[in-house]
Amino acid sequence: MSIELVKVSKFLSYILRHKPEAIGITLDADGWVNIDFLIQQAYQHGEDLTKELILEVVKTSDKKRFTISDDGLKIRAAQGHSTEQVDINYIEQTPPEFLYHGTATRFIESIKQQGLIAGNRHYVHLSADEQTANAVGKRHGKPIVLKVRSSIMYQQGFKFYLADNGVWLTKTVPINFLVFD
Ligand code: HQG
Repeated sequence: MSIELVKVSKFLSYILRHKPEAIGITLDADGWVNIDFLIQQAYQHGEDLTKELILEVVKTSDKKRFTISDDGLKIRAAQGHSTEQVDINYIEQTPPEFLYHGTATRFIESIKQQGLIAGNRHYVHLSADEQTANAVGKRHGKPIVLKVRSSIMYQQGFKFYLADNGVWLTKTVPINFLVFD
């Protein structure tokens, strides 16, 4: 991805996950906003986007961060939200036996006390495979991958959701469902 596309991707992540009000837009409860309106508002706030550029970012995003609506008119972030405007009605899914959470070693002591918590975001993010989890952990420092006993959690009534881009979501992971190797 070119530097320009990365910059647009970061801008879209910021607006569509965290701070839509920064350019005077409101997302609907499912996180959608009209693309033309987004472009217009971004322009008012000094960001020169085109629909072609946005679609290129969506297409080339390694993590498929953004989803375009079936009619091609709207865009949303697939997951990762912190804005209170959004409460996506994710469909509940049955998780595999294990899921993985990539984090940094410096968080481990705290995680051992509290389990996994969502922090500013709405959900704890889990990956289907260890390699992806390792890449997520690297963003924060020296990575470490925790195994989550997701099937047992599910059997005990915890809900799991699968975002448009394959990221698994759950509200919290209590310590007893974490495997610390
Ligand atoms: C940690 C990326 C201390 C948690 C990825 C993580 C993901 C605790 C950090 C998405 C804790 C939060 C989200 C506790 C959890 N004590 N630390 N009790 N419980 N943590 O960025 O999961 O590239 O909000 O382990 O692909 O790292 O941005 O969450 O290290 O899907 O598109 O607190 O972001 O996508 O960090 O990543 P984050 P995350 P993008």
